[in-house]
Amino acid sequence: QAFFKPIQSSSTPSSAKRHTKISVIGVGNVGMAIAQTILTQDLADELALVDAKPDKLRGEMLDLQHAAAFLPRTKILASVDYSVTTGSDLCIVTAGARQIPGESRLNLLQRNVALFKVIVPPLAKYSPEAILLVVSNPVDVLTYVAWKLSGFPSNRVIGSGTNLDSSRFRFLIADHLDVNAQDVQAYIVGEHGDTSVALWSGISVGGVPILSFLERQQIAYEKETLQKIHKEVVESAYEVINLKGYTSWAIGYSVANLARSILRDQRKIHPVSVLAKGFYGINGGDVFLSLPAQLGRSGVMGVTNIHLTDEEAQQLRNSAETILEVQSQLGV
Ligand code: 6V0
Repeated sequence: QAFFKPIQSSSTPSSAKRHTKISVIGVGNVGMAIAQTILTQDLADELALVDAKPDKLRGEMLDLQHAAAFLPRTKILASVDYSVTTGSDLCIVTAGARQIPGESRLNLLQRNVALFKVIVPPLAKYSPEAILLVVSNPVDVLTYVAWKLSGFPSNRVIGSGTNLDSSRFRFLIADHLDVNAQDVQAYIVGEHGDTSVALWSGISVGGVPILSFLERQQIAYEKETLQKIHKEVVESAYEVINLKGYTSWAIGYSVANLARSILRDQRKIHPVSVLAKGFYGINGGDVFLSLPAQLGRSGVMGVTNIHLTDEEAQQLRNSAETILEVQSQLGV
């Protein structure tokens, strides 16, 4: 006996909202921060979680399900079997091996490539139309690996890239100027990590270009001050990891923000890792790194042609070289 007696209806309403499914692979600190932000922001009708540890996975699923009374309605599934991800619109990969003390970054990368060989093909098989969003580190190289392993067109393979670095940058600038970070337009592009490039020439606050404003007002600023802020961005991930062991909340919000732009076809511009060949003089090979890209329902819709100073363009090409160098040692 059904609890509700259904009303008779001759047709299903044509305006019925499209069913949206997101899968999150890896339910560690980052995967769970992303999952909970997706739930609170009502971004999916169905959320599938996958991990290699069945008990942890079931525990996390139940813990989220028990919050149903306080959240928008989302069906939450979890399994170690990738069939649970069938029909996803967006697959977010956060699974990753952790660095063993004394292990080189290249060795860690090779272990993560081996992991992606287990993760990406089934995702592509069960959700052939999905958009893949890679978060695991090193994110740029692993986005390239995911692109190769999935066989997806490059517009449907995205790395979270410097979206997080840019939000850290916007926070620091906002803090410096005592304004709202949402009013600060500022991008960090290139590699997510040590060789990232801060685009100082393009920063604006409330529509006012900051560097030319300071110059017009004849307010002196030191180049070192700018470099210090960028250095703080680069070091902030290490600082958080040193203090609390991992980073989670900011990456959670940052990835949920990307999910919204993609699934709700927001066509917003985000600095994310995309196939960069052919843009800004990057011609050395197939390399993924962060550029300001427009995101919508089809994934990457285009790359914004922003003005870079010669120095910024050179730094970006250097960033591409660094990633290509690592990639060449992988044999994917
Ligand atoms: P974590 O807490 O160790 O979680 C990793 C999860 O992956 C664990 O639950 C594992 O069980 C799971 N896992 C391992 N192997 C598999 C597998 N074969 N299949 C499915 N699941 C598996 O790590 P944490 O969540 O802190 O970080 C995850 C990744 O995100 C790391 O690579 C980080 O470096 C990366 N980050 C990327 C950021 C970015 O801006 N791109 C930011 C923060 C962290």
